[in-house]
Amino acid sequence: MPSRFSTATALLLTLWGTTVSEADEASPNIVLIYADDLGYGDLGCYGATQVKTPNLDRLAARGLRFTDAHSSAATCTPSRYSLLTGEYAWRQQGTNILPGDASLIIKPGRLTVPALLKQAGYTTGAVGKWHLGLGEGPIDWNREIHPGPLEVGFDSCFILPATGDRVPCVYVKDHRVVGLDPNDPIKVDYLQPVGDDPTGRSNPDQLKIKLSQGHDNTIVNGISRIGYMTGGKAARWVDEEMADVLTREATAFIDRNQANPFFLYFATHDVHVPRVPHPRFAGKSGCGVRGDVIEELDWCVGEVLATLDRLKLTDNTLVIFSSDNGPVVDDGYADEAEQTLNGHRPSGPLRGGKYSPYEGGTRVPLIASWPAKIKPGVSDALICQIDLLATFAALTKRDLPQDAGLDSLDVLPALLGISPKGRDHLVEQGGGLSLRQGNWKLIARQAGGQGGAAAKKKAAVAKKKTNGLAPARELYDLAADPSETNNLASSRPEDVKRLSDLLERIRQDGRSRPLH
Ligand code: NG6
Ligand code: CA
Repeated sequence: MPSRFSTATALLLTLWGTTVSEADEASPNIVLIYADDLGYGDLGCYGATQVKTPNLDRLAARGLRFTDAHSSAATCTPSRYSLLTGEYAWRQQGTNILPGDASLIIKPGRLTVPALLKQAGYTTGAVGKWHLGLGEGPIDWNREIHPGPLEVGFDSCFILPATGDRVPCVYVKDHRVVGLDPNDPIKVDYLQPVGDDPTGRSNPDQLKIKLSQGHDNTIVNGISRIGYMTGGKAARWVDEEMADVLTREATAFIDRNQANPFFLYFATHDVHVPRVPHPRFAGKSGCGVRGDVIEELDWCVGEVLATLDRLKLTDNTLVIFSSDNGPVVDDGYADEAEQTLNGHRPSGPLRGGKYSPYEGGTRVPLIASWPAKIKPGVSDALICQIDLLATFAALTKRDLPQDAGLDSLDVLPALLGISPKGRDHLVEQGGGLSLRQGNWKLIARQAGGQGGAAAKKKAAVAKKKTNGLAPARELYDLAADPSETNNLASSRPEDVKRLSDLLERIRQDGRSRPLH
C-alpha cells in the first residue's frame, strides 16, 4: 500500500512539476525595448568599433542576435503601427509620420500585442515614444486624453505623445499630462502660431541647436520644434533628463509588476532628434552627439537589465531589443552629427537608412534574450517586428483570430533559435514598397511610401538623372551584393516579374498571413 501511495504521489508531483514549468514557459515576462532611428551598424555587437555599447553587447552575447531582422517601415509611425497590430501599415491610409495632434490610428478594441498579452494574463505597460496619435478629433490637452494606449491594450502608460521634435513637449501618464498647472493651460496648433512663445524662425538667436531643415516653430528648452504650443510651462520636459525619466518609469513598472507576468513596451526617445544627451554622456563617445546618445541608450538598456537581475527575473524574461527604422545623420537639426561621425558607419555595410527603400531603411539590430530558453548565438533568419503578434500568440498558446494580425507570422522557432528559418518573404516600406524573398530584393517604388526632406531631394535628383523617369524597378542579389550596388533588373526580367507578381498578390489579397 505505502508503495502504491508514493508512486501516485510521485506521479502527481511530476505532473504538477510539468504543469508549473509549462506555465512558466508559456508566460515569461516580456520586455520589448524599442530604440528610435538606431541603425544596423550602430552597436558594438553589430560591428561598431568606436561607439561603445557594452550593455547591448552583453545582451547579444547571452542571447540570439539577428542579422536579417526588420522593422516594417523605414519611418516610425508605420513601423509602430505594424508592430502593435501585425498588419502592414501601407494597407491603411493615414499611417504615415503623424503630427503631434493627430488622432489615434489604432482602433480601440482591435487585437494588438498588448491586448493579446493582457488576455493571456499579463500586466501590460507602455513607456516612451508613442507617435500613433491620441484621442478622436481635436485634443484638449488640459482634460482627459483618450482613446490612447490604455484603450488599445496597455494597463498603464507614460509616454511622449509623438516625438521629441514635435509639440506638445510634455509627458502623458495614462490619460493626463504630467505636472500640468491648471492655471497655465496648454494649447497646441500645427497650422498657425498660438500664444506668443518665441519660434525658431523668429528668434534663431535663442536656439541652443541650430536648424538644418524645418523644426522652426515653438522653442521649448532652447530647441525649436515642429508645431506650435503655448502654456503648460511646468509640465514641459527637459530634453537632457528624458532618458533618465523614461528609464526610471520603465524600471519602476518592472518593480511594481515583478510578482506576475508583465509585458513592458519601452520605446526610447534615443537616438532620434533632437539629440540632447544628459551632460554625463555629452562629448563622451568620440563620435559626436549621435554617438553620445547611442551610449546613453546603452545605459538605459543596462538599467533595465540590472533591474531584472536585482529582482532575479532575468532567467525567465524574454528581452527583445530592436529599432523602429534605420539610421539618419542629419534629420533637420544642425547638430554636427555628420561632421563628427569620426568613421562610425550607422548603417554598417548596408545601403541607405531611414526613409530609404534600401536595406539600411528597415534592416535593424534585433536581439532576443531569454536565458531559460534561448541558447546564445547568431541567426540569419528573415524576421520582422510585424511578426511579434502571431509569435507571442504561439508563445502564450493562444489562437490568433482570422481577422487579426493580417500580416503577422509565427516565427517563434526562429526567435527561440530552434529553427534557422524565418519568413519566406517580406514587404519593406520606405520610398515605396520593396519585396524580399530569399536572397532577392525588388524595389518597386510604388506610391504608399514616404520620405523625409532628404529622401525627397534624393528622389528628385534621381528623377533628373533619368530624364524625369525615376527607375521603376531595381533588383538586387543580396547574397552576392549585400550593399545593393548592382541593379540586375534589366538582366533578370523573369525575377523582376516573379517578385512584382508576388508583391501585387500580397497587395490584392489584403493579407499575407494564410487563413487556417
Ligand atoms: C520628419 C522630420 C524629422 C523626423 C521625422 C519623423 C523635418 C524636416 N523632418 O518630417 O526630423 O521628425 O519626420 O521621424 O521636419 S520618425 O522616426 O518619427 O519617423
Ligand atoms: Ca524612428
